[in-house]
Amino acid sequence: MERTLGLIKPDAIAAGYTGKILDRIIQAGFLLRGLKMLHLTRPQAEAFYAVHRERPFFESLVEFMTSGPIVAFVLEKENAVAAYRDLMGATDPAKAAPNTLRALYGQNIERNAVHGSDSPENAQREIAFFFSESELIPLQTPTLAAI
Ligand code: 3AN
Repeated sequence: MERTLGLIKPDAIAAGYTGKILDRIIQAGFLLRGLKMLHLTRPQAEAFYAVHRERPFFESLVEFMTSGPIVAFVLEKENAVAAYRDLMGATDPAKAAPNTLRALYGQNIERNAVHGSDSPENAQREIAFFFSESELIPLQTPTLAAI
């Protein structure tokens, strides 16, 4: 079993898609190990997207990601990183496969509804960015499987 970090971005929350997105994820067989809503500060958003610091869209991305609350979650499944990226679809919603989260709920390449870690190494880093180990549900309980 592998873990990955997902976010619902401010655009999708403002549009009222939070429940629909979480439902799709759970129905796809991911176990939800941790879940929280928060409003990123500018330094937090800059740190989270530090790898994109030199990209032309960095400033706009930080502005967007601090424009409203986000939902952060930890998912567990076999090959969770790749499986969740498949469920999200391509970065640009216009190019995302039909029925993926970004095709359904994204507006454009920046306001694309959801985030998912792009490698197991980044998943570990991104999970630690949002959650302490004690905030994660460690055991596969019947209750958790039914959520
Ligand atoms: P992904 O989220 O699919 O891994 P990344 O890591 O290339 O894509 O980009 C991180 C975030 O930066 C995207 N989710 C998107 O919000 C934003 N982004 C990526 N490329 C662009 C772009 N060309 N213009 C504006 N924003 C972008």
